[in-house]
Amino acid sequence: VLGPANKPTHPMALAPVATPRHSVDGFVQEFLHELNTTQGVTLSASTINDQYKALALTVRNYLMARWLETTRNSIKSKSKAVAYLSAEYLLGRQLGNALLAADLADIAQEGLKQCGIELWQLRAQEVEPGLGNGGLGRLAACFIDSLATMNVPSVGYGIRYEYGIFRQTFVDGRQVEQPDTWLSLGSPWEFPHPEAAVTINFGGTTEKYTDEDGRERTRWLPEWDVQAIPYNYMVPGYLNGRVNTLRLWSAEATRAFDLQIFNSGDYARAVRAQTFAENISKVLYPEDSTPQGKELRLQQQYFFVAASIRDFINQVLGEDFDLHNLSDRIIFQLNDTHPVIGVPELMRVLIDEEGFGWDEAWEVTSKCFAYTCHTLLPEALEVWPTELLGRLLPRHLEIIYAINDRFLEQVRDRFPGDEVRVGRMSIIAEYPERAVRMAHLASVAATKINGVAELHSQLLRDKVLKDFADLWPEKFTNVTNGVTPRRFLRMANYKLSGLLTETIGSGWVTDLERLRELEPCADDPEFREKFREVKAFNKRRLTNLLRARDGIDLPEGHMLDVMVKRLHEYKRQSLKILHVISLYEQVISGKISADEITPRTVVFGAKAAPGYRLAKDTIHLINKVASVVNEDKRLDGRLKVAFPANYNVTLAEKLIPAADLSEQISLAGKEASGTGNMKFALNGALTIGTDDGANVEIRELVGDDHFFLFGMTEPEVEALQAKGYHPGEYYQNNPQLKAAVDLIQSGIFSGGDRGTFDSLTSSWLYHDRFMVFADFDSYIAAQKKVEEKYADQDAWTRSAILNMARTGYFSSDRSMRDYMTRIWNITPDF
Ligand code: Z2T
Repeated sequence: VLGPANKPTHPMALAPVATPRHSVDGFVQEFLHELNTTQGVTLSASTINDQYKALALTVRNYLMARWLETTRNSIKSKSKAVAYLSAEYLLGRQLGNALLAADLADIAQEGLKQCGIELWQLRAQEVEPGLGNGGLGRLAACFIDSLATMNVPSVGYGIRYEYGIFRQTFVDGRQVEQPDTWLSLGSPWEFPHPEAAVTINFGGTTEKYTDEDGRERTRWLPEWDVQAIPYNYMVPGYLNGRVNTLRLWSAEATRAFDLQIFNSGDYARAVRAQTFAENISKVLYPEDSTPQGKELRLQQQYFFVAASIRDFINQVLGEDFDLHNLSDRIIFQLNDTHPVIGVPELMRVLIDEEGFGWDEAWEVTSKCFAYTCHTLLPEALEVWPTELLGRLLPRHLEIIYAINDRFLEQVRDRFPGDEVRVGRMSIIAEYPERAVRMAHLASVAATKINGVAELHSQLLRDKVLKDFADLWPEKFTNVTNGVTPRRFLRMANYKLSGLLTETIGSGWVTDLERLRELEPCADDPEFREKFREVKAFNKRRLTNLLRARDGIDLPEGHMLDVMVKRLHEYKRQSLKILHVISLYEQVISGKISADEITPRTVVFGAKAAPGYRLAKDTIHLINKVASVVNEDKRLDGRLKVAFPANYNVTLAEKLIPAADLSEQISLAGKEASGTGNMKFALNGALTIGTDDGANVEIRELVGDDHFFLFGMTEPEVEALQAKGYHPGEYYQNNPQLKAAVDLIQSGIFSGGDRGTFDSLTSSWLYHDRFMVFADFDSYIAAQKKVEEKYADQDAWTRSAILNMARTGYFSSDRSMRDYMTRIWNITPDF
């Protein structure tokens, strides 16, 4: 989709770029060549990092011809493209995926072996680009993988954070954040293009003037600017010869800034100015679904969106394109509200720079954006104080007011006299301070608005965006999330992949619904045995990894009960740890004997936003419970808690294939979708879960007998909230719950100090929005069912196989197909 502004030609340039030979010898030659010429070392003197980089460059070279060809074709074809706008891409490691996409894994392994090198060792050298927080960022990464694999002309735009999501460490069981220096050894996957820099303006004022034709116009007189430098990344499709582009922007001081440095003579101040500019892409905000209204974050948002829109218009459409037809060539998909500032930006470009009238500009703009909402929590909806937005982007604030005026006129037309509704729907909130509601701006501008699971989309229509659904029912739709089968099944679980391919052929990798063909295998004892062997292999692999990575010893023969996701009250890691505490309490108080416990290791993985106190306290509690429970001989080694630090995509790829039980236990009506839930089911774990997010659809597909449902439904939660939730009553009336909470308050997990976890216990007891106590009983009962089923390994394996066989729907390929037909109105390009 991206190409040069000028178009030089040469007859020879039409020939495909030379592709390295697909043979072990050819590979070895290429690899040694890269080692010598790019790393500047001989094989015998090379470090692992040299070898890793040379390998990455070798793989890159194999993909290069395809990349150039894809880019050239999509500019030529003039078909409609998707620009996915996302502040986050949680990519995970690149090497394994690139090897897979280029069909080079076996050749590389063999070639490296001839050089005395183990492929896995080089793979382990890669530091993953953690340019996202959690689900939303990982979803963007899955989507661009699917778009490439499905031959969809598309480009991902985002920010090249110098520091991605922090590296989590534990000190005395508490989370301590370290900077993520993913670029410190250099990344072989990026292609900087400083010559394609775009200037991005900020601050200043606006003024009215009359142009040559006597028309009243407005211009923005910005106060400062930065350069946006694009870095390109390959997004290889799976075995299809297509390589799409992910373009991430990095901030640098502009030449104007540099000139000021030179002229001012104040060297120190000048260097500070450079730092100021570069701050914009310095660090990812580590907030998952609770945005902090920080000025720098709005700068980041405008920075990458303005650069992306400018880039698309300049690089792809070129000088002579008539922007009235923009929506024939592009749809900007807004990944939540983070890129919504792109709406007034496109209006500004069309009106102020291109001379469009308002109505003409709106006609175009309102066809170019679609909005995906990822939350239901009111505190997660972005709101920018007009004071801040107006100071940073004065012209954009004017445009937002003008959009709002026209929009509210429409509301008044449709609902005469209903000023309360007008106030509710306004893009501008008046309380507690005047502020721009970004979700309202997105909803007004978007051609389509989608939620990320059926239940979520329904709740958007009925609650969060109800007024907008009343006004524009046809705008609303659902696209249930999905995950890429390449990374999360084919790569992460190659043993299972082998078994699947041996049984039904390899078509499932790009057509995941074919897993259905495995349904009969659930009743085949031989297949079940092989399936169990795969799980056992994945557990051993995880055991080895956790021993080396964290010094954690996983016991053999345990049920692996896994809860990995961001730490959030609504996700209720608290409920899981209360279950552990309760099992422990029952043993040490003699209510049950240790041999009544199903041998189980509970694995947690979770980062907390650095400023989120209760989330951090929960991490502290889990770690303290782990250190007490893991040491207590009375449990006879039958209950363990493992909490490896710094859960990330790389760890997920080892953890998920090893899991028996997937914990998806959010309060109903709070988790928009979840995507970890899909990865677990596809890898043959059974889910214990509430009727929330995509759990609903998972359960529908796998069937009630193969899913452990518990907890209130969303309407029951609503009803309880309405009547008044009194957690103290559950505590008083449920001795098992009381005993668990009392055990925390006894100080047993905190060296005798009774108050250490008061913040948590009093939150649960007095003002828990997420109703942990209300679902405790039902959760414990469901865990009993889990234990019963696990005792019958044949029944368990049968269910695990059916989980895998019936969840092919959750491929991100299917999600992309849904976006294409329901939202983008485009067809793949072959
Ligand atoms: C995020 O990861 C999610 C929602 C957000 O709302 C923000 C972030 Cl950073 C503003 C998650 C949802 O919590 C999760 O349910 C969903 O599966 C995921 O986005 C992808 O849609």
